[in-house]
Amino acid sequence: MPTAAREFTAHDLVSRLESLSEFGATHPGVTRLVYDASWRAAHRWLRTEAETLGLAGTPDWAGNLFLHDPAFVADGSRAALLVGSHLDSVVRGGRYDGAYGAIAGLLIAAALRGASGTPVVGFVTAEEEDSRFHGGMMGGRSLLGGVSEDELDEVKDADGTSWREALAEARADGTAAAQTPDSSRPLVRPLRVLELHIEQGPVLEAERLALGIVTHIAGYRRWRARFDGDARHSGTTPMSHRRDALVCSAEVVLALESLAREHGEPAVGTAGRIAAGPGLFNVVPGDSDVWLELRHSDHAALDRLSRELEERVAAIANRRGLTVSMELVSSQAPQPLDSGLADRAESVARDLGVSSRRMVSGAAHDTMVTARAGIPSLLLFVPSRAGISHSPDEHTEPEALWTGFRVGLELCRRLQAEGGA
Ligand code: HGY
Ligand code: MN
Ligand code: MN
Repeated sequence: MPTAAREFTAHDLVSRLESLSEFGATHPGVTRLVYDASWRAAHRWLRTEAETLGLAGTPDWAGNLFLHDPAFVADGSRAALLVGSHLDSVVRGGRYDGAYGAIAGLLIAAALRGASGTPVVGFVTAEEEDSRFHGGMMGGRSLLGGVSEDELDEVKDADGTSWREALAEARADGTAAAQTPDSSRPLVRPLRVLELHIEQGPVLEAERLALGIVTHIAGYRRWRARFDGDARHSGTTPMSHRRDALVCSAEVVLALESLAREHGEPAVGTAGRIAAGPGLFNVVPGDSDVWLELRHSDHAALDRLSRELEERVAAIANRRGLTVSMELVSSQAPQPLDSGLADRAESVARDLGVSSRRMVSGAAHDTMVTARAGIPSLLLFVPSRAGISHSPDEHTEPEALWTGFRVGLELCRRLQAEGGA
C-alpha cells in the first residue's frame, strides 16, 4: 500500500540532492551525460525514490522521466501540471543545475499525490545541456513529441555514437521506453510547466532576494568554425610565409570578445574550445576548430550580433589567407514565459513572506521549449553563491533551496485546486 501523501522537510530535499550528486561525481564536480552509465544509474535511483514515496516513475522513448501517482496512467491520454527540470549536467559541472528542479518535482508530486484537482506530475528531462550531443534541448523537444526519426541517426556525439545507438543502452536497462518517436504523443499532456532552478548568476544574491520569477529566457547561437591554412615546419617557415590556423582562431576569439563588450550587457560571447592540428611544437598548425557562442535576450539584437560575428570571422580569415567554414551547430531563440503564472508566483511569494523579483534568465532552460510550444510555462530561481554555475564551485544554501521549494509547492497546490485536466 503506497504511503500517504506527506509533508516534507528541508532535509528531505537536501539529502536527496546530495544523493543525486553522487551519480557522475567527478571530484571535483559532477559529469552526468545523457544515457551514460551515471545518467542511467541516477535515472534508476530516481524511480526507486519515487516508488518509496508512493509514486510511479514512467520513462518515455527518449528517457524523459515522469513521476506520478500510480493511479494516473502515463499513456498520453491524460493531462497534468508538470514540475521539474533536467537530469544531465555539463562536464565537471555543479550539484544543483537541473538536479534541484528534478528533486523538487519529485517531492512536490509526492506531496500533492491524490489531492483533488489537476494532477501534478514530476518531470525529469533526459537532456538539456548540449554536453554530449548538440541536438538542441533533446529532452524538452522529445517530451513534446518534436523529434523526427531521422534525427536519431543524424545527431552524434564526439565519438560518432548516434542518438539512436546511445538510446539503445538506455532502452536495454529500462531508463528509456521502447517506443519510437513517431508513435509517441507526450506520455503526459502538459497543461502547464513549472521549472525550479538555481539562478546561475549574481543578481538574487547581490540584491539579497530569495526568489527570481523569470519573465523571459535569453537565446543563443552556437557555431563550429573550421579554419584551414598550411601545416609547415616551425623552424624554417618565415613568419611572413605562414597561414597559421591557430593564430587565426586566436584572433577570432578576441574578435568575439570585443564584439560582445562593444555591444554591452546583456550580450555575452564565449569561445568554449579551440582544437588545432596537428598539435606539435614543431609544426605550424594547418587546421583549427573553434566553438563560438553568442547570447542575447532580444531576438533582433542576437541576429545583429550573429551577422557581425560572421562578417568579422570571414574578414580575419580572408586577411590571413585561410579558408573558413562556419557551421551553426545549435540555437535557441529568446523566449518569453507566461506572465499569468509569473503573477501567481509573485502572489504566492508575497503570501509566504518570500522576497522576489522578476528577471531575465541568461541561461537556457527546458521551459523555453515548452513555452515555445504554447504551453504556459514558468521558471523560478533560487540564489547561486557568487553567481557561480557550470563549475564544481556551484552552491546554494539549504535554506534558499527550501524556500524556493516552498513557493513551488504552494504554487502547484493552488493551481491544482483550480482543477482543469
Ligand atoms: O547553456 C545553458 O544555458 C544551459 O545551462 N544549458
Ligand atoms: Mn540547467
Ligand atoms: Mn546548465
